[in-house]
Amino acid sequence: MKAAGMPGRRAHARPRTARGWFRWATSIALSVCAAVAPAAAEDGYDLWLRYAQAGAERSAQAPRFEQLLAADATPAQRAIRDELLRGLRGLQGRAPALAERVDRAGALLVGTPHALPAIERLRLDLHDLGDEGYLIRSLRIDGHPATVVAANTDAGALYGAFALLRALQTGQDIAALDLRDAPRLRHRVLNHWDDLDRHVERGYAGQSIWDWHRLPGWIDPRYTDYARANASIGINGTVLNNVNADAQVLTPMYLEKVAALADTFRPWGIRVYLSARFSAPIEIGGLATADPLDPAVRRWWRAKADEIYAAIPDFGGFLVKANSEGQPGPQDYGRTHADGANLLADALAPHGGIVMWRAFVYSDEEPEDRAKQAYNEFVPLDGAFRDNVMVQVKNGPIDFQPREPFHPLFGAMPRTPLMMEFQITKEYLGFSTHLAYLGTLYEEVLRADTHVQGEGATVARVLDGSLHGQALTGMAGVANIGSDRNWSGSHFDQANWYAYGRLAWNPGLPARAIAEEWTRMTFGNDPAVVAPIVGMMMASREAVVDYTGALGLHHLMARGHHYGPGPWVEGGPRADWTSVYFHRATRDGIGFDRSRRGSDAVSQYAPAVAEVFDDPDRVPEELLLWFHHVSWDRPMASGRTLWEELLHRYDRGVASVRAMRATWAGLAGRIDPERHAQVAAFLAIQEQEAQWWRDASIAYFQSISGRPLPPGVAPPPHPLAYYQSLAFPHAPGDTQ
Ligand code: GCV
Repeated sequence: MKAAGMPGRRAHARPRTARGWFRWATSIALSVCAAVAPAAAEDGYDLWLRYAQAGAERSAQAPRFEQLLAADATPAQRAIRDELLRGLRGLQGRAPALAERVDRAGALLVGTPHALPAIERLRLDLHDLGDEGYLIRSLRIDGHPATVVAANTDAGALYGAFALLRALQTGQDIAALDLRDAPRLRHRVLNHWDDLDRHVERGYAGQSIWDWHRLPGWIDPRYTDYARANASIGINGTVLNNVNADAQVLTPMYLEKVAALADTFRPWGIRVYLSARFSAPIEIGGLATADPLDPAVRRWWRAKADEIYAAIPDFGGFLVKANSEGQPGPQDYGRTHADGANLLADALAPHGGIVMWRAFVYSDEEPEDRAKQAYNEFVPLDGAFRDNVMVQVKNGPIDFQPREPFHPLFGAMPRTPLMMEFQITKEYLGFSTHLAYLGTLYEEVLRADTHVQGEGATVARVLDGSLHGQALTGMAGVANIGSDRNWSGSHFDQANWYAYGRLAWNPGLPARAIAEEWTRMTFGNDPAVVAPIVGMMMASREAVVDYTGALGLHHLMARGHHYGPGPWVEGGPRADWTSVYFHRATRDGIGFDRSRRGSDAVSQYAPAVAEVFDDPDRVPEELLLWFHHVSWDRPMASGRTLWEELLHRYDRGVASVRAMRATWAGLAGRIDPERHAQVAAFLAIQEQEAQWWRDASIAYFQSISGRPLPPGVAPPPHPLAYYQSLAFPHAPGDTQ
């Protein structure tokens, strides 16, 4: 590009008035920016569906789609067609012509044999694609090179269309395509922890995107973009409201609003679900009880289900948090979780709905190790649930910590479909300002081997039903979506939504490949951009583990809002909500003894796993303090003592963030300035906060261990009391 004022370009004329001077200065400044900026500023609204710049990146010789043959009889078919036109217009520089027959090179045929005769004539073998799979193939039609995206259903064609767009966006060769793919899990849902007043519990991206007050009259166009984004990664369900549920959502007034959202999402293959408050029959039904065995309660739920399905014929079902953290449930009436789940399952069954019953239960009245309680509660109920119930289990036994071992329920309930619950929002990994790619966390859990039937019994195989022959399969992700313009609060948090969707579709996908795909779609295919960003992402979660508490430490955050360090938290309403309950640090050592000599949580795992976890010399160091209480002086693999190793990890975590900042700074000029600037600012916050976590934690643990800081380890700049005095009364996302 030629600079302003160079020969051949009209120089900016000197102004004569003050106003003119201002305009002149502005135009010069803009010209300078344009000269260094690689692309127009972007605010992140388009997510990974930017469909931009590829025109410039693609070589002029790259094959183009010149014709599009796609049915348009249904809203779903029109959604597919419009998405392809939009995508190809951006990616190719011009949209293909809509056509009814192939008469030149570069035709794209998309749809089902039933809807599109041109696909029917190809007699493709689609038998193993099910009702959401697709096939993409390069072939010749009447001598012309063409591409077909075929499926048995509109939903399959939609996923195929997005897969083709992804191939184009990531710079793959589209001249010789031969892909077949189908989801490995059936229910791939987001869980919104959104309250009806638009507060989002553990939400760091603004308010809820559901504008309940203006619904159903106002359908924000954003709802369609939400559905597009989800469909593009295979998400096919969304639970609209918080599991800490308000029964009001089941009243006719709200159901009308829910129905309007369901209508908007339907063309994109997305069903709506609701979190049901167990005591709703009392709160909005006027009954005296919510006892699951009471005939009037059973009638109430059946009538409620009938009412919902009359308005939303493809309603997905209910998600329930019961007898957990103060929520009502069947145990209030001396009944079991199975009694409660089956009550709702029976109401939904005639309509084909499902119940997702959460296993996140623990009680402070129970002296048992909190990590053991869900297993103790649910394993005896294996086989007692109706066929349309899935038990939804968090990835680890405590609560979405930066690192946990896999939940012992995976593999332990062979007669019950288990659904994974991951957290996409980063309640414990730095909210929205810390860069932490969760693909690696999800991958670690999905690949963990439960050993329940010998080797290879991975968590992924429990979920996809192949281990125990389950047909009902699924995964849930606690959404990180809000009203912020960039949806997720930060540009990099979009990657966690993306990674979740891709892994719900196929839990076997590698986290690195997903990170690369997302980076290419979000920031472009320039290798000088892709490699450093993927490198940052892949190291980022481990950095958070390091600076918030490594080696298996967990639950060390501040009380309530969970923002920042609080390893000193003790007292208060519940012991199992304090940090000291979990780290158990004393003058002699640190860690929660969950070995056979301690709480015996290890015995909830299959023998081959239990044996390893039980042995402090064999358990991976990453989980040492989760399962063992050991001396500060214990020698570690590195040759350092445990105390020194912990200090080393704190420093390593901060250094890792510093390295990310430097890498990102090096990308200036290669990323559009608006997104580059926000990420840079957030990384600066992250570095400060990583340092704060490190300093506060070292100050605290040193006060307990009494051990000196070895040479080279900088002492915290403030006394412990300073860190303890910090208060953040309005930190976002707290419970209401
Ligand atoms: C929705 C943790 C969170 C709560 C959340 C709960 C749950 O305790 O801090 O905000 O409540 O998990 O998953 O039910």
